[in-house]
This record gives sequence, structure tokens and C-alpha cells, in this order.
Amino acid sequence: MAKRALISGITGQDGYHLSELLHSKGYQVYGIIRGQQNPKRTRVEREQPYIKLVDADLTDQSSLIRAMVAAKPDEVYNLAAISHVGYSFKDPQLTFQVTGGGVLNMLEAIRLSGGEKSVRFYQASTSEMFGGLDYNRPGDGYDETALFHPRSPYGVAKLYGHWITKNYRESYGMHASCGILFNHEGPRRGLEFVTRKISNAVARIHLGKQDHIELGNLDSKRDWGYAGDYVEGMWKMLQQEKPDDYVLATGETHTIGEFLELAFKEIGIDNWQPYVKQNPAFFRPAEVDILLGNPAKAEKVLGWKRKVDFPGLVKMMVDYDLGVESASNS
Ligand code: NDP
Ligand code: GDR
Repeated sequence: MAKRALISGITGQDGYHLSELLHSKGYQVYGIIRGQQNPKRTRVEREQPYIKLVDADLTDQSSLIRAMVAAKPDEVYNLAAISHVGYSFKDPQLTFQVTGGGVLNMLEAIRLSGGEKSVRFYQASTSEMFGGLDYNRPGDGYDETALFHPRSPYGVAKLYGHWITKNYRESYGMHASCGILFNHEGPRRGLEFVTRKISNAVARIHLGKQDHIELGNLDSKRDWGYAGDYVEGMWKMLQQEKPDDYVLATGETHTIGEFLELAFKEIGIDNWQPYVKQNPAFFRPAEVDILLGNPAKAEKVLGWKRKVDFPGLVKMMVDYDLGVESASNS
């Protein structure tokens, strides 16, 4: 019989890639969607008709129990979150409720619907839990044993989600695993994140639709991989006999400036500086200066390794946005 998976965050970047992967493996995929007028509902129905959509909200415990009862999943992937670090400073309370409390609600929904011993659970933890401060620099890369020092309401909420997942694993013997994922991007990335904001702006500048891009801090460094590679790692975690936590990363770190450099080169511009203006609105009250991950454990135990490298990622995103922007009049 086909395995059944329930994914929260189905309308997000990772929800798209993960549902494609599980569908290709023969899973029946159920996706949690919220809101009666969610504009992304028709996009999912059109592009991924194999997904059975279930109405639920991470802040509504009873709706999650109903989702569990409807889907009867073998595996639950909790990808839903208020996921924008900058936005989390603007609405910390909602971030706490969804990104933190929502994880508890999912775990409780599994228990209350009788899935404690049978359901495997994945929690989307993040490199934002580390913080990159002077006393805690990544060295050769943060691994599963590194210290946490989150620097945003988002990072703090995710840390709660991380520890409550570990706590339910230890307390109730649940097969619950956390993937500590470093930044992963691609054509499906929301336009509010810096990589897609840049790839889209570069395409529009090339086509004469805009003449510059406004950004915040250009000096921070990130360990950027391709989302399509990372969802493979999520799935592999839940196929292990025992639950555990794993870092997924590339082991390389690059500045925003380096991303700009490669992206503008794709449209034949060597000097990007005249096209970029800094706008204080995009700076954050506290910043994570550097993120670099060490994926050695995932490579050894899961046999996972990223395939797309940094130049390949930038090219994929700019090519995609050139196609999208060439086809649109706005
Ligand atoms: P996105 O921001 O693209 O997607 C977030 C999803 O969460 C959307 O589907 C959104 O639905 C949903 N959501 C938000 N609030 C609620 C709610 N109250 N109830 C139900 N669903 C809700 O994130 P990504 O796909 O990039 O990331 C997936 C997960 O992985 C997130 O938890 C993120 O924090 C984490 N993560 C991401 C990394 C990355 O680099 N991408 C790295 C490490 C961790 P809607 O369309 O209705 O808004
Ligand atoms: P991040 O991603 O905060 O790492 O969180 P984001 O792309 O938002 O920022 C990366 C870095 O770029 C700087 N920056 C800007 N960021 C945005 N969004 N917009 C700008 O205009 C801009 N200018 C400079 C930021 O200050 C930051 O240093 C992502 C999310 O997917 C999280 O959910 C996930 O947990 C982490 O990655 C790992």
C-alpha cells in the first residue's frame, strides 16, 4: 500500500519540492493549507493536482487533529512557519505562536490522534539557531553539537520547536527528527528573501523594467544550497530506523556581494555597484553575520550530499527569472 505523508507549509518553497519528491516515490501526499481565500490554493491545485489539501492552521490545535484523522499519515513533515527573519521582528508574537507553539500543536495532534508510536515526524529546524557571534564563530562549520544563540524572534521560536521535538522523542519515544538546515534557495524561493530578490531584480534590470535594487546588509555570509537537494535529506531522515538530528549544508559560505557578483555576470554586467542602493529599511535590529554548516554527519549516516554548487544555484535562479520576466508585461 502507498505510504501517506502529511506536509504543513505545502504552499511554501520546501513544501513544493518535498511534495514533488514524495509523489515521485509513490506516496499519497496530503498538504495542510490555511485560510478560505489563500491565493496559493489554485496554484497548488493546478500544478500539483495529486496533493489532497486539508484545511488547518498551525495555531489551531483542533484543526491539526482533524488533519491527522483525515490523512492517517505514516510521515508528518512540519514545514509551516513564519519563516522570514526580518518579518519576525515586526510580529514577534505571531512568530512565537506559529513557528514555536505550532510545533507543539503538531506533536500533540499526533499523540491525541493515536499516532505516537506509528507516525514519523520531521521538524524544520534552522541554522538561525546558531547566531554567528564572536564567542561562537563557526570555525570549520556548525555541526549538531554546536552552541545555540538565536538572534531574532524567529530563531528563538525555532529553538523552542527544536527542543520540544527532542523532548517528545525522549519523553514518549516518538520517531521525531530535526533537520538543522542552512539556507536553501531556488526558483521557488519567495521574492522577500535576498537571493530571489536579487535574481528577479537582475532579470528585470536586464529587460529594462527597473534600474536598480535596494538591499540591506551586504556583508553577511550565508551557506547557500539548492532546495531540491535539501528535501532529499528530509526524507532520508525519516527513513532511518532511529530518529536523530542532522545538519544539512554545503560547507561553503558566501557574502551577499558574491551572490550579486555572479548574478549580474549572468546578464553581462561586471560591476554591480552602480545598480545597488542600500536602504536602512532592510537592515535588522540584530544580524547573524556568518553561517557555515558542517554536513559530515548527514553525509556519513544518511548518504546525503548537495549536488548543486553556488555558481550553479545563482545561474539557475537568474535563468528562471529571465524566463518569467520575459513572459510578463508587468
Ligand atoms: P516558506 O516561507 O516558503 O513557507 C512557509 C509556509 O508556512 C507557507 O506554506 C505558509 O502558508 C505556511 N504557514 C505560515 N503560517 C501558517 C499557519 N499559521 N498555519 C499553517 N501554515 C502556515 O518557507 P520555506 O519553504 O523556505 O521553509 C520551510 C520550513 O523550513 C520553514 O519552517 C522554515 O522556517 C524552515 N527553514 C527554511 C530554510 C530555507 O532556507 N528555506 C532553512 C532552514 C529552515 P501560507 O501560504 O498560507 O502563508
Ligand atoms: P535568512 O534569509 O535571514 O538567512 O533566513 P534572507 O534571504 O532573508 O537574508 C539573508 C541575508 O541577507 C541580508 N539582506 C537581505 N535580506 C532580505 N530578505 N532582503 C533584503 O533586502 C536584504 N538585504 C540584505 C539579510 O540581512 C541576511 O543577512 C532564511 C529563511 O529562509 C529562514 O526561514 C531560514 O531559517 C534561514 O534562511 C536559514
